[in-house]
Amino acid sequence: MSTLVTRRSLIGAAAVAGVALGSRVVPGSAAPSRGFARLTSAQQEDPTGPHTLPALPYDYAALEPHIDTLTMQIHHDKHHQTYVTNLNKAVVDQPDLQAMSVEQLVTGLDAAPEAIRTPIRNSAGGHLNHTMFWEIMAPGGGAASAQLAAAIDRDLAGLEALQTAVNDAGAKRFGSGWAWVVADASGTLSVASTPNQDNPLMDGSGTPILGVDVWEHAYYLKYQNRRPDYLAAWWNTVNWDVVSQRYAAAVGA
Ligand code: MN3
Repeated sequence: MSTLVTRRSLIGAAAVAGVALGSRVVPGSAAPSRGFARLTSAQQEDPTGPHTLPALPYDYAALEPHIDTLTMQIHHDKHHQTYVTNLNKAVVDQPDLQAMSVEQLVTGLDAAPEAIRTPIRNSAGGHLNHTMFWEIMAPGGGAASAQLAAAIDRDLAGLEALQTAVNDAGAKRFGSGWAWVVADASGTLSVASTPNQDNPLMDGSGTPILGVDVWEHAYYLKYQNRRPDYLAAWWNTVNWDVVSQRYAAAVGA
């Protein structure tokens, strides 16, 4: 009997997930398959939840040649989706945690039961980091605001030195992680690196205004082992308008 109830609730969850999948519009994506028979067993077990994959704000091919189309498709549709799915799974029996934003989750990891703290750290971090990553890139580029440019000159010896420091932090990150430009509570900028899907918000060191993903999945198809080449090319994709807005928000807060 309890098995039946469990199976019914799973089928119900899959039905909702199927509807959500069918209505999700992502530029350049293939039409989603419909019908439960086509869902994998893993998808059938996906609980619906409060967190959803944001659509890319541009086409998959928009960042060519610096980031290739296939990398963008897999990175967004598969890797980021998995962080969202795993986050929803982690909080499925936690109404209090379901009500929290992803920023609240990563800044308040101690509030989570110990048994799910690591899954939340990894999946909420991954969701937050990638959501920012898509937003701070653009085909155009733009320029830093006067406010941000002054802070970069004051704290990091100028844009070129900032880029060198971020490239260095990203290249030296052993294994997987991110390199960041972080604004502390006073608005002072610094360069940092974190492992895995950690985020500077987690230890209170500041608000990331810019971050570059140095996991191999972010670059391996095009750059293979040449992480420094990926980092050098990545600067061509930075949306300085959004980075400037993030800095203004960090200073204002
Ligand atoms: Mn990634």
